[in-house]
Amino acid sequence: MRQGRDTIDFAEGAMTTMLVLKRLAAVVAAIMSVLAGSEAALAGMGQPSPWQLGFQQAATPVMENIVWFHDFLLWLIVAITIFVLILLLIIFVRFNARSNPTPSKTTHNTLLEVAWTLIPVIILVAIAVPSFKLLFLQTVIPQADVIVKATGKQWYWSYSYPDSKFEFDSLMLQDKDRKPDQPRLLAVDNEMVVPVNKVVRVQVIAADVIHAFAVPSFGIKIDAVPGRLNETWFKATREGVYYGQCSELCGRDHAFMPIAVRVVSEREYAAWLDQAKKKYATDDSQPATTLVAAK
Ligand SMILES: [Cu+2]
Repeated sequence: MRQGRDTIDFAEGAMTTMLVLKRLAAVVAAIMSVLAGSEAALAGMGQPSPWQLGFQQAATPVMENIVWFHDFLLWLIVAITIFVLILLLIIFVRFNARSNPTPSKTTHNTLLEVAWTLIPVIILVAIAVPSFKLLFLQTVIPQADVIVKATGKQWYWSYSYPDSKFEFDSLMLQDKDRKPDQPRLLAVDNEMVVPVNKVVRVQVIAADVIHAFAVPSFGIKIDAVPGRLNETWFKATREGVYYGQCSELCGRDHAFMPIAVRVVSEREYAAWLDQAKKKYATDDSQPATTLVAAK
């Protein structure tokens, strides 16, 4: 009689597990279809968009790489999580005290032990290889076509083009000055302008406290530290305006010192450069930004 009861319990347990698994699969499928259908539509181009999931659209090879690496890791994690979940469910159903009253005393299994050592090693190597490739892509700056120096200040950015000897301030637009197509809290009066498909080397520094220069679509984020010149780079492959924000808590108006980069064709860039040289002409005898010598 006891035996019969156990069999029924086991069968019920197994059925519950199947039901849970089926429901779980349905939820996963629903989430996946939402993600697949909406990501392209919702991801902002150069700026965040309402109900956005995932990253802003990539506009540089580095960001494309970051997105790929993120997706790769996500699928890997999903696979590992599902695998562990299945193992747990099997244990709950088959090896609880009721279904398995006399547990076996097995302690070692060579094949299993080799497998659970080697497989994680292989997984880690599979993560490390693209991870290091991405790290090198980000940190080894290729030969630059344009150099722009971005200086973080309380609470705005200054951009200087050392090759053309001019510098200008870039302040967030107030609501009353904003055109309808300009995003609130992101648009600025003077955008940083760069040519499309050219390597731009960004030298980042701060004049007062630590800020951080970050543009999500370009996949760049680097600290702006007083007295220390940090460098990063990007090569925007699409024209447009790309927005970013100071990403280091830097004081009262930290949230109101956005970064706006306008990527234009080479011809438009040359025209802008000509006009900017006149508009922002600086005195050559004065350094654009005072550099505090690093001790
Ligand atoms: Cu800041």
